[in-house]
Amino acid sequence: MADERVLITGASGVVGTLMRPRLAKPGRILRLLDVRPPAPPEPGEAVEVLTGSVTDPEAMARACEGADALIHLGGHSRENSWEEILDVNINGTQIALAAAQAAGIKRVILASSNHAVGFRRNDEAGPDGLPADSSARPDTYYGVGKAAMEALGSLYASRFGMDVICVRIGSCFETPVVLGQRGLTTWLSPDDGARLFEACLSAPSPGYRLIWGVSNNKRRLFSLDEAAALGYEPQDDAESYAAEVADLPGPTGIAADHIGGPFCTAPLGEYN
Ligand code: 15L
Repeated sequence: MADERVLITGASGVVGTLMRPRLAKPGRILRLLDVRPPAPPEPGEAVEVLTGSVTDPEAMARACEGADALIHLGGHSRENSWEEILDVNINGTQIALAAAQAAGIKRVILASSNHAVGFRRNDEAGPDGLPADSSARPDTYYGVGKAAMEALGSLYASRFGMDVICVRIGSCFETPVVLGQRGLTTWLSPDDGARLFEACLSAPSPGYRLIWGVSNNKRRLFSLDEAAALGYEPQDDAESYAAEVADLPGPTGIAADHIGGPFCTAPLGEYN
């Protein structure tokens, strides 16, 4: 059987770098695309590296050629000017989806974010957590870009019968410690991130889905039910880092009461 080829945009970013070794497996080639050239393959690593932007339709068309699935991580990963969010995050997602559709890629996983619903209050989360399909309440232009990404994903799924899974990622870092106390709620461990992407790649005919990307954190506010329905079984819990963050400051005021934490009060449209 031919190798499965998975295209990852934004492969040089934080999540892309964490996923590169974790999504490697026999019978799979990872094709890595980024404006910042991805590191060349290690000996024996089944990786193809491409340099290019998700905003460049020709680069995206070349990147999609012969790929079986797309994991779209490309775009700004925090607040930025409206023009940048519009160009890179919104327009870039449309270009990525259009290129995937034209190349016959049937499975697309879009990296959305908790900031699509950042202005939902923490106390909206019931005992099972905030449902993954809670309607958008963005906290930034960045969050608006993620809400637009989800809408574009829905459009391409409905129009073209593609499987499109939008993952509202909490915070995916090596450990939650860099995030202070909020990380105990929002952390997606890298290993759970890989488990989640594997579930998204292999679930039979999911159609369009919205799911949360979070570990099984004791303090999590996000529902795991929708991801579990795709086969995701998280193994990690940020609580094991609780002692390390106990003395770090937690969010205060509006940031403390809302899903998006400090994004809710960061100056709108300013890169920070
Ligand atoms: C995100 O969407 C960002 O990409 C990431 O850098 C973190 O800041 C994360 O949200 C978060 O909310 O912690």
